[in-house]
Amino acid sequence: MRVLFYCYRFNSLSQRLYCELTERGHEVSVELDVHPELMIEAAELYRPDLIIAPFLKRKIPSEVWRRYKTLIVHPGVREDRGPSALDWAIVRGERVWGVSLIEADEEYDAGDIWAWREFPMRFARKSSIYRNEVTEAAVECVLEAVEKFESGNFKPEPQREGRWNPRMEQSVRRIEWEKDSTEDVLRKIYASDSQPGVLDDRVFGEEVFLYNAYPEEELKGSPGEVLARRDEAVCVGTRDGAVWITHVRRRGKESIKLPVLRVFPELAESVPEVEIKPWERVDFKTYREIEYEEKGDVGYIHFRFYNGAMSTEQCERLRDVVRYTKKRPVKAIVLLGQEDFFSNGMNLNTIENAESPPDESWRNINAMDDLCEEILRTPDKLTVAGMQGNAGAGGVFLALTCDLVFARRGVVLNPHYKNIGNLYGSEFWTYTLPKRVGWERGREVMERRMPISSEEAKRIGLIEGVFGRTPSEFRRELKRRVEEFVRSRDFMKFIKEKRRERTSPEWLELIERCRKEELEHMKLNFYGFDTSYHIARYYFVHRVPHFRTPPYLAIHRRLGFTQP
Ligand code: COA
Ligand code: THG
Repeated sequence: MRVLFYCYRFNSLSQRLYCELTERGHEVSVELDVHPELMIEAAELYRPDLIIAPFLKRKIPSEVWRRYKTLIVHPGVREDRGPSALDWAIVRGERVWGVSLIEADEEYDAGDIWAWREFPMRFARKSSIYRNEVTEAAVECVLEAVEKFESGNFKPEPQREGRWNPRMEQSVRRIEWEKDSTEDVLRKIYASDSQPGVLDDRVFGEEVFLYNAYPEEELKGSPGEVLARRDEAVCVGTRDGAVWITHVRRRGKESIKLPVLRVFPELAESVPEVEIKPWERVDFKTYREIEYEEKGDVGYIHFRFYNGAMSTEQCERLRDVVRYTKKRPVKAIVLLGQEDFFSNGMNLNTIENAESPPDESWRNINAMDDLCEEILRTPDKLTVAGMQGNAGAGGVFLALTCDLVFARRGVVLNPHYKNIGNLYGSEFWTYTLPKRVGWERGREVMERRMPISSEEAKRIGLIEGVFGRTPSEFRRELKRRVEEFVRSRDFMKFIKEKRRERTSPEWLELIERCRKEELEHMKLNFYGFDTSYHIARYYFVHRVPHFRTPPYLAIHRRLGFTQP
């Protein structure tokens, strides 16, 4: 089938659905939401069998849905309507939530229902529910609807009485520090995570949006007061406890989301640092960016970098923990990232915020490479990447520096650098990619610049294995496999071979050459005449709406495209 996607952005859900459909043999062309006239034009150019809107805010013109079957992914249960579905579900503390696939109609979200799924709600960030439960449910709905559509005789179910929920305003999200409990504060920030954040003027003495909160069970203090700092985040008192807040954005169109301590550096003077080493065991809930956990022969490293983006300093902190682990009496080191993302490579926001973005880009990519090199230069231990969540660009290649790479089923990978202004890329990709898939395949993946599923990555030999439906299922199975391997007879042989390779002068020379050559290209990307990286980064970081759909997404806008 030929399927046209309408998307506000080609976000994680759109990418996952793209993979699910194309890998089942359907053709998918994507039109970004630029203008209603262009939506009509896209449909007329492509003449799809079916249109799907995985993530769309704008009304689809009737010229489109009267001619083409058009289905909208709504992150809410049947008969729920409106633009802030998940936000309301979190604020209201719904115990069960869901996804429904609604046929486009004149009135928003009022059309017939083609498929629906429900799931138990977790008390978690909106973006996390979206990237896990909503995404899995949406995939099931879309696959079911495609089948129903192909059968040709399916009659969708009309809605009886919809429940309209308006756009959630800041007045609902606003924290009342004297009145709200820790749970209330968390709920409000969770419901607003990623977008739009919670507007607050109390904690920092000026109006900012708050993002990414964690519960704290040890520290306590007066409501709204900044009590402590750790890893560029701050701990803030509530009526009955405290919460951590890691990111803020100043008001105003030009502002971007940054770690709290980068927006308010003076807090480093006035607020005490309460350090917990990554390997320290604590028996209360708190926030720490990197956590090292040792179980028997295996060391697990968790890193909770917001949006999977890794600043220079975060790369350095992670490298230090890898160094520490290498000296531990363990046989294997497992990198786990966090549930939502494994890693998305260098942090474009902190780069954009730096006094000199080219210099900061250079520092950041060198810190990424130092981390990668630390992992590569581990001659006497097995290294494993466990991708519980999605990875992109340098984050994928960071994983590939490990001996074994596993990913959860449903993870989406973007193993290329092209989308941010044609970067050449580093992280030793010129060593790891051809080694795994050969030059030809490698070039294909890099040039096509489209996402691939973890299943596809396994098929082409980019990664070793795919398993687990949920992050916890994935971690359990990963632990089992790694433990089994380090106990096996093959393991001794493996380490012997690895040590021989990784201490040989040829290998050391090879990786030094790869790093040097890659960085020469990157230097040109950062400091050369071609400024496309700086322009693309600006657009990305400032979330500037698209003004056209690039042909790599829109098959129907490619030169020489003809209807079949
Ligand atoms: N450096 C810095 N930031 C990076 C990065 C890097 N290397 N790589 C990724 N990121 C950031 C992006 O900037 C983005 O940040 P933001 O979400 O804080 O703005 C984030 O990582 C991932 O972006 P994206 O793929 O667009 O998001 P997502 O699909 O994972 O989900 C949601 C984000 C869920 C919050 C958002 O899409 C949403 O609100 N969904 C609900 C939709 C809905 O309710 N629709 C109903 C009809 S209107
Ligand atoms: N039918 C048609 N197009 C659609 C939908 C539909 N496009 C996507 C849309 N569903 C997804 N759901 C919503 C629901 C409500 C709103 C946006 C997307 C919404 N938007 C503005 C607001 O936030 O106030 C109002 C914009 C306006 O109309 O002026 O409320 O079912 N054809």
